[in-house]
Amino acid sequence: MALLHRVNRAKSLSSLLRPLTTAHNHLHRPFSTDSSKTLTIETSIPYKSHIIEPPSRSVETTPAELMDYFRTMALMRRMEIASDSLYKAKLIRGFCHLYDGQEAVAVGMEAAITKKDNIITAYRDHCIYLARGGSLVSAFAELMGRRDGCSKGKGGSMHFYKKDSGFFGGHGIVGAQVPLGVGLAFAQKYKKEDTVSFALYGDGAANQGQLFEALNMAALWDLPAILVCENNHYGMGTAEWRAAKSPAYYKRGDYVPGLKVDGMDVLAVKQACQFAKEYVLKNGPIILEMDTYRYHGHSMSDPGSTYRTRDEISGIRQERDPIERVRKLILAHDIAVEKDLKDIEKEVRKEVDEAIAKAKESPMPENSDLFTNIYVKGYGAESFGADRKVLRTALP
Ligand SMILES: Cc1ncc(C[n+]2csc(CCOP(=O)(O)OP(=O)(O)O)c2C)c(N)n1
Ligand SMILES: [Mg+2]
Repeated sequence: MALLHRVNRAKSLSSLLRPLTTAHNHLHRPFSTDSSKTLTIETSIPYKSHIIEPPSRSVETTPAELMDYFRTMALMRRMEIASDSLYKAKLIRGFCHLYDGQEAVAVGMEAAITKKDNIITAYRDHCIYLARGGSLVSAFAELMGRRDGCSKGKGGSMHFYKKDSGFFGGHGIVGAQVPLGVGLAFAQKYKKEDTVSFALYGDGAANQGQLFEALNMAALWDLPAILVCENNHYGMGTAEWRAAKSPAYYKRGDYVPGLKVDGMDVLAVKQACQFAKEYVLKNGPIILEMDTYRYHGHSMSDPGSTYRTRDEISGIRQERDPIERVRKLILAHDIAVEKDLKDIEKEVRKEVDEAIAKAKESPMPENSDLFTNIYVKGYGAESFGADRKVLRTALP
């Protein structure tokens, strides 16, 4: 397969021509000492754009940054695979939507912004939470409905939050997070904060009416809202072509500019998000369509193999996998050798196992927690019988 990137011109030709599996792979040596050296790498494919000049394909990065992307994406992948096992062991119950395959979107977006910027997403939220600085233990505790979870064990897989670093969930109603995200952008502009809000939604959600209503307001009021369509090409078991008359989601804002980005290329995502942040602070909203793929089925109740072929899934894994892309870049630039990367994967596996063990020690919420965090403090909660005449419970 052709290399999916074009490398730094300053690098000598001989080192570029060396195959990825080199003779010195067995040598275990430390990572590149000059980890802050700037590398310029071209994105996998050009951006496509709608009523806007796209950013450059040349992305600046460093060896340290590439190593960090590799590790973070490997950690996310491992977390999702472990969640699959915990679900099958019935330690995670209820809804559970996994993100493996889509990691480059979470990581690239985070690399472009600060924790003062906001992100809001749908139910496929575990990895966004991790990218925002959430801990593995609080993620697994939440998945298993335990008190040390990020939503105190009461939200579960679909309702992760981390308000202190600008993560506003975790939403189960398809598309409903987009108006909320535009509301977050409204607050930022109102408070003159110079920060932006990313509202993520799927290709299925892209056909929801409320998205266009929110976009109209965002454009009218020039709000710093970045609408990110994570196009994984399916909404549950429905292929995009069955659900969308126009699958060019980056053009669907009509009067709002859009970019189509290879969402499997973390550097392309980072560049697009940096560009979008700068743009929306001056001009109002933009749409970023991230072309991505989920390896798992829609949720744990979907094996994911009835409406798409196994060849399709394995083809994407081979050609476009976001972690493999970064692995190849690291090897081609002599930043680390294969064994270093395998060691990182081992470390990450251990880290995940330890987090699960710790999360399992966390107790389940008390029965009295059932009514906490539902209403604003002081308003209390009341529960009536079906005829609303008999008051069954009243809690402060
Ligand atoms: C308003 C509403 N309608 C239907 C559903 C059921 N539902 C849950 S996820 C989903 C598919 C959404 O697909 P997409 O937006 O592409 O997101 P993805 O799951 O691919 O990330 C549907 C129809 C729902 N949760 N909310
Ligand atoms: Mg989808």
